[in-house]
Amino acid sequence: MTTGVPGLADIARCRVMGVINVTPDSFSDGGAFDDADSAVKHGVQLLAAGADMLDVGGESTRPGAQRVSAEEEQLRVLPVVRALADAGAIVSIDTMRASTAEAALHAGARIINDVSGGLADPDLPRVAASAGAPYVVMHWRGHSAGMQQQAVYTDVVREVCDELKARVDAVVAAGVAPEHVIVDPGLGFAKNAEHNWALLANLQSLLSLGRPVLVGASRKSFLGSLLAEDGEPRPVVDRDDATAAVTALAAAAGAWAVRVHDARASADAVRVAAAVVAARTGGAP
Ligand code: PMM
Repeated sequence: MTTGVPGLADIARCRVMGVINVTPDSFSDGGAFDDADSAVKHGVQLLAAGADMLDVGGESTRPGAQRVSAEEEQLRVLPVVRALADAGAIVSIDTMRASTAEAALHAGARIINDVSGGLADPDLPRVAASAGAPYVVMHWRGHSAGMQQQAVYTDVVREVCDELKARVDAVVAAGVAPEHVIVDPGLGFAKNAEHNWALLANLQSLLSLGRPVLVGASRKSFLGSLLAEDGEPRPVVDRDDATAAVTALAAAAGAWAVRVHDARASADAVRVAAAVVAARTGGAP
């Protein structure tokens, strides 16, 4: 399955998308890379550690987060996108705003990652369409400030697939080429731990939508609670081994890419998964 990004299409395994949050308040790495220089340096390190592409965001989406203005978001991300794209990286822009996506594409971004799947800003699918850019459509039910109240499902896998399919149809109707759409279950977005595990256990259902699947489990709370000790969640910075385990499982299940903060362990994990899959089908890794 191809998404049309040169340099990604010829990778015959799950891709690794390294995360750069240029924010003071993201839950996993907030404040670590909130100036352009440290964000760019971090991007270069992620590439050296095996990331195939970089996802740059300037607005925290952690549960309860308040929105930032478009101006502030663009001040944060555009210099970082420009520097990394100029250095040859494949850059994805993590935004829910058409204006930020458009400016980032001009600065050299090649992929749009919209956690709202086109719901937050109806102009965003049109920007993706006219740029001919791959467009990540994530499952989303509302802005971070109130999203956990919307974590109510009878059958989470079926409902997420149905809602994602409706979003894919909507962005295609807005002009995005079907082959440019990538879907994402949106782990942690209006979902509790049980919902996240059910979705990870049923990636086949998401794959049956016929589009590449991106999985973003990295350092999320459901890993912290799985690994809790004495009632204390495992600290965010100590969740990368568990993230790499999810990467191996998602890659073996056929995910197109994983979105991670620690590229090295996941770069190894996707290669392990590819070798197992190749051996299963009688090929060489
Ligand atoms: N998660 C976060 C931000 N952006 N984008 C996609 N496509 N999928 C995700 O799961 C996702 C995302 C939140 O995590 P962070 O604050 O650690 O970046």
